[in-house]
Amino acid sequence: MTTAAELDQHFIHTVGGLPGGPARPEPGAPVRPGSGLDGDTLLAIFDAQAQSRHLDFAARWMQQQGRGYYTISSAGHEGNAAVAAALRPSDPALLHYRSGGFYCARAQQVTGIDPVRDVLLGVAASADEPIAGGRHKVFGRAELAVIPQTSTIASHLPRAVGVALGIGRAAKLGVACPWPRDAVAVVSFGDASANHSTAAGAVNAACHTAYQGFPVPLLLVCEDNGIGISVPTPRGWVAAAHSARPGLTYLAADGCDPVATYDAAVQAAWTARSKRRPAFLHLSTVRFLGHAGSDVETAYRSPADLSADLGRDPLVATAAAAVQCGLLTPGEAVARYVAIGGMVHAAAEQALASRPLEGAAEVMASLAPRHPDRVAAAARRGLPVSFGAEPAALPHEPVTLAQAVNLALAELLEVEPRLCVFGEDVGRKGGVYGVTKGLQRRYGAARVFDTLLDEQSILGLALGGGLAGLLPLPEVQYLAYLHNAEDQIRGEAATQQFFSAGQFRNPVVLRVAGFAYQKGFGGHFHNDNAIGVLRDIPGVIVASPARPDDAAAMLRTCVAAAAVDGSVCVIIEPIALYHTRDLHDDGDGGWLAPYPRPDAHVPVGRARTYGDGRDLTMVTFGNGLRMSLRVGKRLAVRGIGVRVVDLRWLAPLPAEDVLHEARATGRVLIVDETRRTGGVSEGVVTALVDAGYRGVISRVTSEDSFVPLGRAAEAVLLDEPTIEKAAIDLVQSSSG
Ligand SMILES: Cc1ncc(C[n+]2csc(CCOP(=O)(O)OP(=O)(O)O)c2C)c(N)n1
Ligand SMILES: [Mg+2]
Repeated sequence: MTTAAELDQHFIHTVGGLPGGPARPEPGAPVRPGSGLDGDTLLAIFDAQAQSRHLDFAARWMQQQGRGYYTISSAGHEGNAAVAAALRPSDPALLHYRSGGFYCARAQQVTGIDPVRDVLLGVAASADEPIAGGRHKVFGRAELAVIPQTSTIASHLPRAVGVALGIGRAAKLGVACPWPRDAVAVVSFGDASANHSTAAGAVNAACHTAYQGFPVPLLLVCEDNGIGISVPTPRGWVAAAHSARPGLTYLAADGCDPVATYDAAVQAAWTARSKRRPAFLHLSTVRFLGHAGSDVETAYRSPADLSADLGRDPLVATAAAAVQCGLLTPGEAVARYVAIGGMVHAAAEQALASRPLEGAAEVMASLAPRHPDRVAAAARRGLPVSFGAEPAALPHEPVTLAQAVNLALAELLEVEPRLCVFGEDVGRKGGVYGVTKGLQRRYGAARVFDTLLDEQSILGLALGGGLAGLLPLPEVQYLAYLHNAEDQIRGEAATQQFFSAGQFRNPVVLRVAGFAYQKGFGGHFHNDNAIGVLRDIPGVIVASPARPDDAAAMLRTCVAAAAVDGSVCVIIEPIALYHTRDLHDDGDGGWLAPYPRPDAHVPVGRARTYGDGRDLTMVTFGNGLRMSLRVGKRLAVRGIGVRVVDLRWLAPLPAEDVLHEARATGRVLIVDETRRTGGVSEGVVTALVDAGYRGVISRVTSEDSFVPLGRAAEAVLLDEPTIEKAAIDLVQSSSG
């Protein structure tokens, strides 16, 4: 195992022992014949590499001092500094955790940024750290267009594709974008990560898009050190898997050689920038200091392997290149390296004394900012429905839930130029259930479009598009298929503001057709009712409209929250209610509602109550609302006065409204169409207890089961007789 001290000494001895080079070259001359790299740039690359290397040493030293929380190093990967040198500081970058050289090199391109301080404050988990404020150790900086990542390998690639596509789309739509219209999105990742389905899906999405001739200004940089923690990547695999992909330009270089890396990066960047086509830059690197500080790599790597790596040290290679062309003497190269080490160490000592992040309020400050008044003002900007996509649906006529969503989408596309609606089948077909019908014809394929069949890529497109200035409104066809890609919401979207102290945000309003009761159709995957997985994500707004008027107004609220606060919103639309017209009797039109007036507004976290019965409060949502209202009518005949509370928002729950209505009767029946375990009612019971409600509570739910095909579905789903019986039992058992 090569230790930090050995690596340090190896550089000093090897470079110190190099033969002297020729006289100093002409300024601007290439450092090697045929290369585009000049001396100034080579020295800048060297400085960035040396900073990065010494940062890795300092991180270990800080850990020993008890104030260092991160030891995954960039050592051996510092060739990536030459990639930054080949790009512009306005090219948005989503970086691998070993791209420290890139980060330091990019910082040189913008005045006033000290990458050493940034990284060390990150290692110290300091509140003064400029991107995550101590919440995470990550490369990120708004001024450097470096977008912070999570630790989930490859999960940033779908977003990177979204950023690349978003740049062009924003320009086309005339929407303000933080990056110039000829910017390139650059994303780096490891060789093992390239196998992750998230990476494979993102690369595929980039190829699929480019194959159709659409612009994809994306530079994929695989930093291939041949291993993922302890598992070797098969020799030649990365090249074999990526060198013959349709639409993708593949370039390989020795990532330990700064000159080769720079020249290949220039060419790859040119492809992405000028051709607007995706390029895959495959850099072979080495890995020093193990996977992380705690990793004993001698357990799985041979001494021969380790010493072969040492022979490829990219810092030595850059110093040697500088010496060979006469830019530095060996002594100057060593002195430069040592001086940078001294500066980094001094900065590390300062970082030890930096202020740590403290208290839940400070930690959570950037989680999900909320400005309800501004959201309300923005939501009230609605337009009359005559702007709707379906002229047949006139404002004064009551509409179905599906029609209301359709009209609201049209209205929002009309008033909000940043809005884009996309997903599988949303464009030409107008959605599986016709909810997006007519929108593409009316608003064009640049704003309403079909995507490829990959939920992960759909969400990545949304997250990257949001960063690029768009207001993405993606659709996932069924709730079961959101689970298929859920980390893009959980790990990526929801954490963006948190880990960037609010400097980057990905506003998104995701519509998902969900819940059961499709009259025997589809089986589990078209009737999925599992939303626990969304409700527990900090900061995410989960909406579940049941009534047409609410659906439109809540969509406005979500779009406003996304625009104002960068909120991540998920709207679960009950499929079974999309085209429902009646409530109690055939032909009564009781489930239709007039499209809401432009100024109608539903605040996040506010419930809606039907009736004012004093015997029982039924708390419900979605299909449960319709069932409860029907049961409530029958209970009234028996002399039981019911009020029915539609939660409307499943996260955050409307706890105050529910408490108020619960106290009005002292008896609560929660009617929950989701599962008994992990379903919504668990949260409602807890919210009531937490709020101090001491009355009676009971709940009815669906079974802890998947939903079978055909009539058997009814056996596991909550139904009206069960609700009615529970209501009567509850009232009778708690009366008198
Ligand atoms: C989705 C996911 N699975 C597992 C891990 C744990 N993990 C962290 S790094 C890593 C190996 C990554 O190897 P590679 O992509 O080659 O990058 P390298 O560290 O070699 O630069 C693994 C398995 C993770 N962070 N994310
Ligand atoms: Mg690797």
